[in-house]
Amino acid sequence: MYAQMVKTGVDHIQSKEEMSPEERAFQERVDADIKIEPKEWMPEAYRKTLIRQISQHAHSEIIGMQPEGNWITRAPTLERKAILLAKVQDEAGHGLYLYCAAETLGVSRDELLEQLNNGKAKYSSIFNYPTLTWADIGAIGWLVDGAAIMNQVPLQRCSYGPYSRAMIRICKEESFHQRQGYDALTKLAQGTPEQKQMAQDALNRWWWPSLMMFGPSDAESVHSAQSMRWKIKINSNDELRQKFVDQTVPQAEYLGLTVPDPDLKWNAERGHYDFGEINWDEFYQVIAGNGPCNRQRLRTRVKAYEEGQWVRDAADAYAAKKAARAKAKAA
Ligand code: FAQ
Repeated sequence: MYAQMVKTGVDHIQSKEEMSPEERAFQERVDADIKIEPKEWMPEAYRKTLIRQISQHAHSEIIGMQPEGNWITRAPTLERKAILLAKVQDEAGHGLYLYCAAETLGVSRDELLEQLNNGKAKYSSIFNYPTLTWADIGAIGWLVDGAAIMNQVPLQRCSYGPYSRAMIRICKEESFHQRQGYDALTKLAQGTPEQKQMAQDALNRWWWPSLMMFGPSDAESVHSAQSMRWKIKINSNDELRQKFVDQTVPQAEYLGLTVPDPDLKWNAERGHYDFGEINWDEFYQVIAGNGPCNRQRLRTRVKAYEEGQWVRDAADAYAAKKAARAKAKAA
């Protein structure tokens, strides 16, 4: 049912026999782990899928600045403030690398931002939740960046050269982000009973939305099969979610915090943790624009864009002046 709701992708996975010679040669390059570069021939659906995924990723980075930006002026120490400021700036940088990677596919940054600002483009569900206390900043670093790394480390091997290279740099920075979040939460978890409670409360609120970051279950994921065939995605949503749970539960134990899932249990036979059912209704509500902060996030984004109009105008005027000068000199 949900797959129907969000269906926008490729309906049918072509067999090699159904492919044109060009498509077959392309698939063979992908299978041989040869990177696809911007000027090379590629199937139109491959190009569109990449633009969709890279731009959603870029939008997530810049919208993701908002929940954390909320705490820059209220960070508990100068050091924490400086670290958070640097992290939020990193997210802007990630957005830029990713918009650049998307532009190599023949779409302009203006078009992509227009789609974000008019609410047509998606960004990660996670950024539609509020940051109520300082502990939420720790939880975002630990869980949200942790989930992002789990998803993005394999994307360093993605078939599209510019995306895979952007991922290498982004992943280095994301691991620093993850560590700063875990460090902030460790301080709280080892602090007063009230501070430990604040850390527990943040884990309670961010755990399930973090699991939702990996997307719908494999059975409901519309794009996974084709994207994995093209190596735009390397692992399925459920595989990565399971790896994230397996990695994160011992970290929560080390902090002395309880993962808010009564069904969470080590399964020795599978060699993995079993975990409870995700509230998919909540996930689909959030990606349909009805999460706790969707409207606020978009309003803030549009306001920032409008208030930056004078910068774009000034840059255009300067470029026009420079071009006119160059023309006059050449004449
Ligand atoms: N939120 O068929 P699938 C970060 C959509 S990290 C919203 O499984 P796909 C770092 C999906 O787009 C966060 N929408 O789709 C940071 C599709 O809709 P469409 C960003 C979601 O593409 C940390 C539909 O559901 N990371 O920002 C979500 O194969 C801290 C069907 O789903 C990336 O974007 C969701 N969680 O797999 C920044 C990584 N999940 O397009 C600041 C790259 C699914 O048909 C602070 N992206 N949807 O309308 C990916 O790996 C993939 O795109 C997935 C989804 C795994 C997100």
